[in-house]
Amino acid sequence: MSTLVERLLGQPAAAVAIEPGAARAAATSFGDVAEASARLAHVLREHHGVESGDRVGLLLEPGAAFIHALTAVWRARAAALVLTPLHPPKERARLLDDAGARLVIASPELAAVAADGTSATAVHVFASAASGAASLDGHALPPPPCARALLPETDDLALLVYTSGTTSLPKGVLLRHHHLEAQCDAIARAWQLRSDDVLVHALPLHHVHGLVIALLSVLRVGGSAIMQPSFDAHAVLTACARASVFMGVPTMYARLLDALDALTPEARAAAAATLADLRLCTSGSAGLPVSLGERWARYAGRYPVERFGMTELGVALSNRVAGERVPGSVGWPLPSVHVRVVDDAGAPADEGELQVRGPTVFEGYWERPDETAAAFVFDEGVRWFRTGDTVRRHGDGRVSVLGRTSVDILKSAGYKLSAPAIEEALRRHPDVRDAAVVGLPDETYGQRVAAAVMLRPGASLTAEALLTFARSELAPYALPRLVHFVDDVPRNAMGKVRKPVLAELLAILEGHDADVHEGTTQR
Ligand code: MCA
Ligand code: AMP
Repeated sequence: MSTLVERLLGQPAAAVAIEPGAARAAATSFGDVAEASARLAHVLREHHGVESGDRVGLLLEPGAAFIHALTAVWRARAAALVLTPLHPPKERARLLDDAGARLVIASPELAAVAADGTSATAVHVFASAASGAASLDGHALPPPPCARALLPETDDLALLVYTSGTTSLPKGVLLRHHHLEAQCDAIARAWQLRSDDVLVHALPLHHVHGLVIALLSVLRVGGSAIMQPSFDAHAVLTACARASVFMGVPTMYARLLDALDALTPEARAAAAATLADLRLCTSGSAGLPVSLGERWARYAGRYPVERFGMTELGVALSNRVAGERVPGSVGWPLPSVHVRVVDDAGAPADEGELQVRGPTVFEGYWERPDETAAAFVFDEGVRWFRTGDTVRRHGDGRVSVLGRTSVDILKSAGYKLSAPAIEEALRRHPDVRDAAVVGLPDETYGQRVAAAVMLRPGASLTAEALLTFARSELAPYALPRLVHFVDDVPRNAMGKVRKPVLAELLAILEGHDADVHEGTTQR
């Protein structure tokens, strides 16, 4: 089995990997990726002590330099930890420490941000032209003695991707090159990805959706990507005119539809014609509301291909590209993916927990033996991954997602969030005695984060002041959108917060109580 890197290096050198963003900018070819990654990999190993199995942080904008650096880390036989500037420095430091990262490769623009997040890890500034000429810390990188010798093995650790759990600490998902290859291969076969595909890429790169499912799956078959600096609905609609594939989270579809609705009738008709020309639009990371999918179908001619995925396994289930797309369903297992549905006792059932096995399923969580053990069940010697999602399997084998098994896992705008992590961040404020976080249903975001906060006696704290504090602890997408101060957090006799009751209470208060506004609640 070859690795993803070998597949990228095996593409025709002149073929485009990254399409230029602006009209006169240069494209990046697969040959450029080969050139820049070989130079950087050589210097990482020879001058910066990078060894097989090391973890290397990456903090770069979407674009050619990101691909050059990622491929270089792999050619140095190290694993990449993709960081985001959306994280506050404290969060970045926690991840780098947890991963024991040897160094961080940052773009010139993000180097200061990267350095702010860590005292223990050295930051190196990587700049590269689209052409593949590159420099590290201001020194031009020479070609290595033998570029082809720099290749990882299928068993090498490729990625460490942090995902939220039911505890307050995110856990690192260990993905080896053979996992990535199996995931991208299953996706490419199910979605019939081709070398002439052009992907509009507007997803964050620190998650598997943007990094593996979208970007790497398309590049692996020799396709190319138009990488957007961030998600902007109008920019995405414009880029779609040059593309064949779009992959997004439901919130992006909502934003795109709102942007379409706001256009003049002529502009809207032109945009709709562009969307109808796309070969493939997929939606995932959270359930796609049927009303949203149908609105999209009215513009683009077809319902998006909804699929189910997880950081731990890429995509497990998908509706069919050529065949049936069932609204409200995530479809059938991908090639090589085996799924089963079990009840609480572990017996086969039509409705229950979704479990998955096969070559796409990750190995375990980085240095978390207990959480790894809890994530799998063994049945007659076969290891099944417990997704924590409750699903229904229909007679024709297709699956619908009913919800998460744990109320402590939220999904907002496609981001998985841990309620305990947000609660702990709020509790770090000296005036906060207790906090409980729930997700409230939301058509655009799936769930909105809402918090009930109990202050210490005598403290006076506004929601704004609390949120200002929380910004130094949490990414913007994890911030509560509703803060309600309570005299007591409702708990049962065991001391456990009664979250369903709390969610109902907060939803009612949000609708009716004039004192409760997004981010502006005052005690
Ligand atoms: C933004 N806003 C929100 C939220 N996010 N309101 C409530 N809840 C939210 N989560 C509001 C802001 O307050 C602001 O409001 C307005 O929206 C614009 O905010 P902004 O930060 O600019 O939003 P954005 O940058 O446009 O972000 C929306 C987004 C982003 C592009 C959809 O959330 C995103 O990239 N999500 C993708 C996450 C993802 O990739 N997950 C994959 C993990 P106002 O205008 O009033 O100020 S899952 C995975 O990897 C597995 C494998 C899988 O299955 O895919
Ligand atoms: P993450 O851990 O961030 O990779 O998120 C994985 C989780 O996203 C899954 O366990 C599901 O709860 C959710 N998810 C992904 N795709 C879908 C979908 N199409 N419908 C409903 N939930 C989804």
